[in-house]
Amino acid sequence: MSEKIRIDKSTSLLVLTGAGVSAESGIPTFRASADGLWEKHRIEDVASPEGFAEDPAMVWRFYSERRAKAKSVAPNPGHHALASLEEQLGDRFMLATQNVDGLHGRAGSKRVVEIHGSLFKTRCSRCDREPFADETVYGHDEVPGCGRCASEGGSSLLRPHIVWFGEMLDPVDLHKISRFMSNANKLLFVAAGTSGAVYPAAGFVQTARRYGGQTILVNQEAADNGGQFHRWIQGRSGEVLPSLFDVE
Ligand code: BJW
Repeated sequence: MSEKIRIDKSTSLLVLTGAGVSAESGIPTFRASADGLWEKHRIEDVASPEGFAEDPAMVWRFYSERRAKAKSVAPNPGHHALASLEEQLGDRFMLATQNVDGLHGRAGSKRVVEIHGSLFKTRCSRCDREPFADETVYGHDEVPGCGRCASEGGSSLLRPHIVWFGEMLDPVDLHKISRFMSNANKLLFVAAGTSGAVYPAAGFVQTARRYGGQTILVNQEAADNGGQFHRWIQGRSGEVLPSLFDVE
């Protein structure tokens, strides 16, 4: 890799991560797999409200499998590098992750916004109870029901606390991210391990540029929005991130 990226005392760093950052921990990415399918389903079909309405047991199988997988792996040097940057930069650091595997938190990151939700939270598909911590790996055809709705004489299904296609991201999360960008004195935006195919995350680079930010992509392959970055560092995030920055 060429010269390091200097982070001086007036720079704020926003990092956006995607599935590529967890790939070196052994978690498969979405679009890079051989056929992009899970049990012959397109990801858009499994990770969508329509998919859940049609076959909730199949959707819970998908997420239970992913819970089990995420629990069985460990954060890699890319996750640890970002946790260490946060320790050095404090409030001048924010991590927005599209990953739902919890690996950033397990590496020690605290200022993390999980914009697509969390594998380890569940909520009701109908009532407004708060999402709750849930690590259960449900049985093959098991679909959990909502205890609160049942106690009120109703019946509804629990669902993973995940932002599916066609669903809105939490406006509070999006606001936190845009406020971080707008408050930055000097903004540096780094996206790592993401194909730039899914919005609104794929549009953060444009927002960062509107705020005058420098934008860098760390990715193994060309991203769909790659042309919008000032610079692309091609490589594996677990190898690039640990030595990319020089913090003043
Ligand atoms: C490495 C590496 C290594 C590998 N090191 N690199 C504007 C235009 C067009 C459409 C839309 C739009 N705005 C919204 C939409 C609709 C839709 C969308 O974006 N569709 C696109 C497919 C076109 N967006 C939405 O529906 C979002 N909601 C929304 O916007 O609501 C309002 C609205 C709705 C409808 C219309 C308009 C507005 C919600 C999106 C939710 C995404 N959910 C998912 C699944 C749930 C999470 C889960 O189960 O895990 O989130 S989809 C899936 O893709 C997952 C990921 O978080 C997300 C992004 O994928 P990511 O992380 O980029 O992974 P990959 O696999 O694509 O890429 C990995 C990359 O890493 C590759 O490039 C590799 O090269 C690289 N790599 N190893 C570095 N070691």
